[in-house]
Amino acid sequence: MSATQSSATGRTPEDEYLFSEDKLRKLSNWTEISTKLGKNNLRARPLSVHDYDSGYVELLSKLTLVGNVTKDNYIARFDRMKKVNELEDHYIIVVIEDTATKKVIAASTLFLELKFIHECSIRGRLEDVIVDDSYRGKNVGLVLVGIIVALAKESFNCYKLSLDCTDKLIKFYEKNNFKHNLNMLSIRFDERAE
Ligand code: 16G
Repeated sequence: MSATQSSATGRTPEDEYLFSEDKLRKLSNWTEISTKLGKNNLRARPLSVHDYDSGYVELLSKLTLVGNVTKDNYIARFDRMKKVNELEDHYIIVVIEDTATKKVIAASTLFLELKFIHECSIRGRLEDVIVDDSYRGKNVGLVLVGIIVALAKESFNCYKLSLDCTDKLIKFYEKNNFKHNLNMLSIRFDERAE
């Protein structure tokens, strides 16, 4: 094992993250973001292979049905996403960690879809945004969405970033400069009612 490998997993620190942390550090507003979060003992970082134990999956269950996802299931899905990202970044999951408790208290995904249109551009999709109820009122959601917007624009040169949400969340996303200008239609293949 090399000196930089974790004794617990045999992975290098870089392998433990879903995408390179440099992508965050290079954002033009990174200092402002990390200072804001730091005041509440919070920090933003890429999703880690260890985040099952930090409460990531449990947090997702506050957004929608997660079902039975074991730690092994989590690691297998993480590794599959990571493998895709090794070819080219597609799954950019950013989490906010409470530095005192080491728990993941908020999370969001930027999914990158390669297109032929717009001169072979990339469309970003903002997915799975969730903030733990007990951290409401600290602007964590706004900061988190701001990070995803900056990543889509600056790091991945997306021509647009879109999302779907319920009516009651439209105002929140409008604060982040999203405009409500299209409808979202879907067919459900699971048994959840609309
Ligand atoms: C919301 C989420 C979406 C998530 C879905 C889950 C945002 C901006 N939107 O629409 O990403 O996948 O909820 O609900 O976070 P579902 O289980 O009914 O698809």
